[in-house]
Amino acid sequence: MERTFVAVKPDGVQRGLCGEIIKRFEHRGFKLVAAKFLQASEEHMKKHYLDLKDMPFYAGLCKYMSSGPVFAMVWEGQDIVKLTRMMLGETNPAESKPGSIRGDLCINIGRNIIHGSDTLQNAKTEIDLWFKAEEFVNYEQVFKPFLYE
Ligand code: DAT
Ligand code: MG
Repeated sequence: MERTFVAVKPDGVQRGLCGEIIKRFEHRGFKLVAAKFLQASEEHMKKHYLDLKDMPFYAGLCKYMSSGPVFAMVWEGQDIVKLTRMMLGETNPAESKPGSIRGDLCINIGRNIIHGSDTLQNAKTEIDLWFKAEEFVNYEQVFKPFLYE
């Protein structure tokens, strides 16, 4: 099983889309293993987006991501890193297919409502950045035999 880091961004929270986004992960069959609602600091967001530090939008992105609350989650499932990226759509909502989260729910690249880790390695790094070991809940999905052969 893989784990990935997902966050509803401040625009998604303000627009009341946390429930819609959680619903999509629940309906897919993924297992929620950690979650919290918080306002991240700009320093925290600079660490989160360190890979993008040379991009012209980096400063504005980190400022925006720390401007209001985010809903941070860790989800678990088979191939979840890749499948989450497919569920998100493209970085630019204008290039995201209908049916994807960004393709259905947003318009603008700077307000694309959701973050999802892009690789397994980045998922591990991001999970460690956002969550402590004691914030994870251990439980079994009772319908697991009906999700996985
Ligand atoms: P993603 O969120 O799809 O992983 P990314 O990691 O390349 O995309 O960029 C992180 C965020 O930065 C992205 O969700 C929105 C913002 N961003 C990316 N490219 C941008 C651009 N060209 N102009 C403005 N914001 C951009
Ligand atoms: Mg990214």
